[in-house]
Amino acid sequence: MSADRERTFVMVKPDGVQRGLVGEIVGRLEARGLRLDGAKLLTIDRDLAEDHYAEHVDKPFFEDLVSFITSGPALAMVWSGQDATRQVRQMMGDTDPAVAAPGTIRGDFALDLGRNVIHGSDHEDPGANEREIDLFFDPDELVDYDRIDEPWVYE
Ligand code: IDP
Ligand code: MG
Repeated sequence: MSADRERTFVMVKPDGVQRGLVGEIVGRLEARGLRLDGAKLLTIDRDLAEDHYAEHVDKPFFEDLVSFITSGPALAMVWSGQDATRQVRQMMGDTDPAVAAPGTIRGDFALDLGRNVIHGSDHEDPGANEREIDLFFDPDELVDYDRIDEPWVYE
């Protein structure tokens, strides 16, 4: 399916790591049929956090957001597949877990806007996915391969 494979950046935030939700979140993305291209556990430093959330620099919650996202280890990942960015966003649910639909990751595992367990690239911001991948990964940290079930996931 490589022709329309899209890559997207996904991160289990420090609250998700501390709450033991890594396996659950990875499992959902994997079971959907998306392909894991790369992953690393890291504690984000202030410079990387400010770059990653640059679009929010003028928002009142920016300081809290940066201090939260740098507060402990996070699992940064690249996932790929057809329409991956939008599909991951749908699986994540609304930014505010209080209104995120049940069945979504935020709707099932979070309650508070400032502790919403997962990040995914914005599908309404073209290029955000590749920009975020470049921010967190060197090209040689990502792997291109065929998942054996792809003929059963894609027509
Ligand atoms: P997203 O994570 O769904 O893409 P964004 O609007 O890009 O949502 O915001 C980035 C992150 O900033 C959110 O996931 C959330 O953790 C935090 N955030 C967004 N809006 C607020 C707010 O109004 N108060 C506190 N934190 C917020
Ligand atoms: Mg966003």
